[in-house]
Amino acid sequence: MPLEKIALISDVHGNLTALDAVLDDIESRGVDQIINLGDFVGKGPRGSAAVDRCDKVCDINIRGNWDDRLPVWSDESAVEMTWWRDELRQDQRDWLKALPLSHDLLVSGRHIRLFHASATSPHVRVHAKHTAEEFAGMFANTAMTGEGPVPSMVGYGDIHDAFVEVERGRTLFNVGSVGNPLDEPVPSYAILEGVVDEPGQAPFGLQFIRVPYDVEAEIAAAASLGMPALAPYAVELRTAVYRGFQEV
Ligand SMILES: [Mn+2]
Repeated sequence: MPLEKIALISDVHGNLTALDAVLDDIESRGVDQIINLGDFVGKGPRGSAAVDRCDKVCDINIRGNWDDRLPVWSDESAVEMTWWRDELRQDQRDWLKALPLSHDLLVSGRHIRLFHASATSPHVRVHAKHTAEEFAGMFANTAMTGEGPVPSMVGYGDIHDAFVEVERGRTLFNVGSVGNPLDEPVPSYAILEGVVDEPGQAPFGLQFIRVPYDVEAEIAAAASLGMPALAPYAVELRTAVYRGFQEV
């Protein structure tokens, strides 16, 4: 039985420079499919281009919290939100709103579930440091996930911090962020390796990868496009300090 590689990317957030670097790395590793865990848009300047690229190269795309809210954003007083919204074509807003919220797969006997933030909603956040109840909730079947086989592995995005935690036979992992990493300023993604659709035990791997890219080129692109909120974006990309924690 051949082992296949599945790349898991997330939280591109309109950072096309980082997305291109990660996709180049994925291509160099002979990956069989790419699954995107959401947050294509917002925070960075080229959400529209990121949506088109992911629609073309990713086999599965999942809706994140930004993808859910930004297409229907109506508060015109929030200038950066309206800038990111208006950068998207109407067909892209419709595409984002129609994306699924959860995706299940079977690899080397493991039932794996993928979603953006939690089993409840793309808007309910579970941090890397969480309670036992939050951990258990990630593996539960909900109205959002549907009644598939209860997973023993769950992968998600949203927090922009990569980690893996194994607890009594259950594995929770976060793939980190391609376009806006907040644990270190280097884009992160993951690769699952195993026998796809195999119900029996077989070798399995979970790998985390960091791909450096040209941060200053991305900041220059945002500046030349006149993106609002450029200063906190630049600090996030250079230092991985979240804008809410930056001193102003
Ligand atoms: Mn995000």
